[in-house]
Amino acid sequence: MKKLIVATAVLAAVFAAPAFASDDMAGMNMSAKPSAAKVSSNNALTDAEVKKVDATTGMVTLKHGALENVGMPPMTMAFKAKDAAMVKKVHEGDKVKVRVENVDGTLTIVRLEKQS
Ligand SMILES: [Cu+2]
Repeated sequence: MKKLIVATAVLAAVFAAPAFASDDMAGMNMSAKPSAAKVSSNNALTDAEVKKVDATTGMVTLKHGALENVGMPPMTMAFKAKDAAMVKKVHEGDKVKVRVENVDGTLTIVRLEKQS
């Protein structure tokens, strides 16, 4: 929520700038990086631990941290994995970082990376 507010404030500042300041604004844009802030808030990864993997159903049970984009507090639950390859690369007990999104009404793991 905080990141979203910051990104919105940056965009508002960019659009509110008077036209005569365009040269200065170009320099400011490069240091403020409003687009980078937006990307990170839209693709944030959440720490999780793999509790169970079911290759036949494509479900992965995760003990996950807060998933702000889908409004979920930390808990343990099963998610649909985006594809079979994702299911195969993790095992029970792995520490991972995940991105869960609501895909057509199903909470789906769209990104899954092992923590090194
Ligand atoms: Cu959950």
